[in-house]
Amino acid sequence: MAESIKILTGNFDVPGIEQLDVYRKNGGYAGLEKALKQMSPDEIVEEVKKSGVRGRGGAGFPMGMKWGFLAKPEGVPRYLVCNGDESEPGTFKDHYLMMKSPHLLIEGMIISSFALGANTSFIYVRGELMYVINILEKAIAEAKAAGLLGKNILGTGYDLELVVQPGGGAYICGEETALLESLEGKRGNPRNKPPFPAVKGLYQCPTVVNNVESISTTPWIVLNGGEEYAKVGIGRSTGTKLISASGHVKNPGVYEIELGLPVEEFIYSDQYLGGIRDGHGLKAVVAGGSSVPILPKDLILKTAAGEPRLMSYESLSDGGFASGTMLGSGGFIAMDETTCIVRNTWNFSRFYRHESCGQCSPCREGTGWMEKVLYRIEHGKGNERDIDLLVDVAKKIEGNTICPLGDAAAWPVASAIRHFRDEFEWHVKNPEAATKKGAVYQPE
Ligand code: L3W
Ligand code: SF4
Repeated sequence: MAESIKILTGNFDVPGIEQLDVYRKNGGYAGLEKALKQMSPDEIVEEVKKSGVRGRGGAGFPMGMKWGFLAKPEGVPRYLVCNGDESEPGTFKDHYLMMKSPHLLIEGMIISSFALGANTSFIYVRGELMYVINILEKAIAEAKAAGLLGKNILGTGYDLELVVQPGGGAYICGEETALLESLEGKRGNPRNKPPFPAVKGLYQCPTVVNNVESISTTPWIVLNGGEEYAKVGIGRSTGTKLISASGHVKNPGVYEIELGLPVEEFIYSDQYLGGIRDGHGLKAVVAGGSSVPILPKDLILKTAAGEPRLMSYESLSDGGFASGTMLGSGGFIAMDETTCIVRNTWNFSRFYRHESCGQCSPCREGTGWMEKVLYRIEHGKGNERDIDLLVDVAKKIEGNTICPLGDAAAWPVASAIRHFRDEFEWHVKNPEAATKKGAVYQPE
């Protein structure tokens, strides 16, 4: 595939692009001028629907459809909240986008707020990223001084206040309803859905919660049209996607790829990850952040039907969870054959046990059980029943919790056992060998 079109990152390497004057000289805020001066809010919503862009935070829900669900009761304020809490292990693309080009997100926020009829909007940023918050606040002050925020934006009569809120310091605050609780000043506990935020969100008012990357697509969509956006990508996976690539690859980093790129090309081509670090071969990939099922090399490169696997929502999930996974948030973690899958699964499990908010018992108790059982298998104290016990606990969590963290904790464990059961059994049967420093299971 030729080099991908850059919808988001095209001018990220321009020196000083984080400054308003440089951003404007490079075409910035032209989308906003068009949106506010030449389009109605409904026309913008229509273009976003036509673009087919799907939520980039992990769920892939069509953004235009979500905007279409926003309730509009008379006299009740509506809010737009940008989810920049990005805490998924393996995912760091929103952080990169906000740091590199804060005005792209701010422009997207103004366009989206205008389209949704919001006059106060929020960017909720992971609390640990204070330097990113400072970058955004500086950019907001610049935009305000230039008449791009505040009262009567660009003389059009449209008013918008944009507030940056540091996050509560917990992974769960990235779940949209926990985020709204946190924004209201409460502990970030997820709410039951329905009602969805589109009907009852911030302060019980209609609210759209969108990811940083999703909102940042709107200047391009407004300027070029939703149909042009939909021509990029493949099938229902329209547009480009930021991928955070990490692990044992030669060139880790954030890449903007056109959806539909073959996974094999993404991993091995010098334009992207450049292959696996010297002297080693690929063992497994987690393609969408730690919450999605892990796949062994054979299944990440090709589907069970032998088709080349593509970087798209559909292709990555082809085969369901028996042989597929999810694009998720695009946190692509590649592991070479020095990786112990049991240790890695235990590591993910520790994370979810720590981050569970504790409201529902399957998640609160189940994440603790899984972490304990994985600990003992990894440390040479497991028995064969433990492997089925893990599968059983994962099954009992899946689908039985208030928010997706339960599934996110269950899927990595269930998939690791599905695809690497031999390795779990080896740990149980050979505790001495398996607990030697650096020991890794070698298939016969
Ligand atoms: C109105 C309806 N709105 C659905 C809205 C809903 C939400 C969006 C998607 O989880 C996943 C999670 C992580 N009326 C609606 C409606 N909506 N039906 O559509 O909803 P949902 O529940 O499918 O997803 P979610 O709660 O947003 C996100 C996975 O992404 N993930 C990512 C994790 C981490 C990050 C990060 O660090 N940035 O995103 C990775 O796989 O596990 O399953 O807005 O309100 N009838
Ligand atoms: Fe809290 Fe876990 Fe229940 Fe989500 S699934 S509400 S994190 S206990």
